[in-house]
Amino acid sequence: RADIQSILKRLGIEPNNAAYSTGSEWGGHSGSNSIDSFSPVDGEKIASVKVASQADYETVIANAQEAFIFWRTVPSPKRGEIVRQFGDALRQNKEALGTLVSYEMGKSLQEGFGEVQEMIDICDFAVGLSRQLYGLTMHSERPSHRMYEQWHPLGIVGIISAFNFPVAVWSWNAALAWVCGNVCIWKPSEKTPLTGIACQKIIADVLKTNDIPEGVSSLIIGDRVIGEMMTNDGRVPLISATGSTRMGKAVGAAVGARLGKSLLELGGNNAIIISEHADLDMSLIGAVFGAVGTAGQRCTSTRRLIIHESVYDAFTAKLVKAYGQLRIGDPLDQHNHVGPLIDTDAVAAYLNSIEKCKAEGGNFVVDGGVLEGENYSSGCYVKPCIAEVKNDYKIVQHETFAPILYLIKYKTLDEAIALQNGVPQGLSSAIMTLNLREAEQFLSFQGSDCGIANVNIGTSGAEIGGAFGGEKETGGGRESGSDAWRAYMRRQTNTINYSHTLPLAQGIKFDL
Ligand code: UN1
Repeated sequence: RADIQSILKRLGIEPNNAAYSTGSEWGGHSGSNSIDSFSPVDGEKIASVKVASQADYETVIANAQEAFIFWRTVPSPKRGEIVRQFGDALRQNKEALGTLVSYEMGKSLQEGFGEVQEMIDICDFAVGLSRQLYGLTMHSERPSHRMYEQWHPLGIVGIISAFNFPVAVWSWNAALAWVCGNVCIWKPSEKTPLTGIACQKIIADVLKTNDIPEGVSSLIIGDRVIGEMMTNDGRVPLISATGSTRMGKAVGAAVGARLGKSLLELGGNNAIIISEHADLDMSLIGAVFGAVGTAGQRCTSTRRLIIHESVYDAFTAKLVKAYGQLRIGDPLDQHNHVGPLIDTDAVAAYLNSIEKCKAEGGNFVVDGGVLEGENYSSGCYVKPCIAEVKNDYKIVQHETFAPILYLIKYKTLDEAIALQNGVPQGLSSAIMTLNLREAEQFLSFQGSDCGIANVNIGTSGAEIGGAFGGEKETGGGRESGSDAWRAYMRRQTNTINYSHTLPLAQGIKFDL
């Protein structure tokens, strides 16, 4: 793969990469453990990266603390200017970075480019935001007093990201955190360290050109041990973590025990309700892209279809036909719809879920299985499959990060909404209907209980302008657009007395 070699070179990825970076400085103890990054596309080892030690971690923290002292003095619109330049650098590197995302993670090239586009978009959003970090003013109950609130930066923001969106989720956090005046330490997924290194090189270049101190952006490579150093560290006031509910519960508990702030974006178990009033052709595209896009490895992937009994057979037939046309293979080949899972552990989890589903009574209308042969030598390619199930099967209640789609039949909309809400997770949801009453009920307080609820759109592919995240076991955090920036700042209420006396609030008299 000559093209991949030139892309690695362009992005500054070496055969053996350093364990951490504070701005443009890269380091790590020699002789420490390494992580090898294998591509799920062809099973090739791409490069290796050293794992950071406790001493490396301390270096990163010290640099970040020092950088914060400077960065917080830079006016927010000027911080926005740095983020604007970062967005421009991403535009220049879109093709190379998007291709590396696709090769290291296994998503289609289109989705790799789309992920970099999300990064560019959040930079644009953050630039505008840098002039809009608004606080409210209030009317004081006391004469000649003024009350208002202002928002200050927190300090170090720790970002723990997952393999499935190896770069975009970091940028949603980092771009907002930076304009808010924070510095960031990023621990990328140990399954996709190279895309992390590529991003750090791009931002480090921008920081260096502008003479901004090292440590506004740091990268640290490691597994759970490094993650635990961050979550237990009182010097890191906010931890933003994306990943499984199991991971999120551990992070939330550790950060909560020190009364730090956490922003959690965890698992989904997203459903589309296909009503008898749905446009079935539109529903088909939404459902199939939602279920098989990114090989079912988005937190917003469609895992369940809740289909009205009157259209159930017709829609199932359409689905089966569509699945028959899916091309599975090398995601860098734009003719293919579905790429590999991230690794063979994910393949084992997929097979295990299929077995569990069958054991509980699931009826597969499209069979799963692992693909074998020359084009599938990594062992990570699986067949997207579809099973008819009951919503209360244990396996249906669980998020399997793979292209397994569950079908459930319903009679009334109330029943469909109860099924949609009847899982522990609460990230994304959708209804396909041309009926206004149905759509509005679904969006009302008695409708979907998720952080995202769509009408005539599938569950995945949210835009960066809205707040992204979900309820219940999804963790409650909101990232990206709307007023999600507030999570990266601390609110201070200020009351100023410009009178000649000191009246107390609540009319209390205290004369000396
Ligand atoms: C994720 O899977 O962690 O809404 C993020 C979407 C993407 C982001 C998914 N914009 O599907």
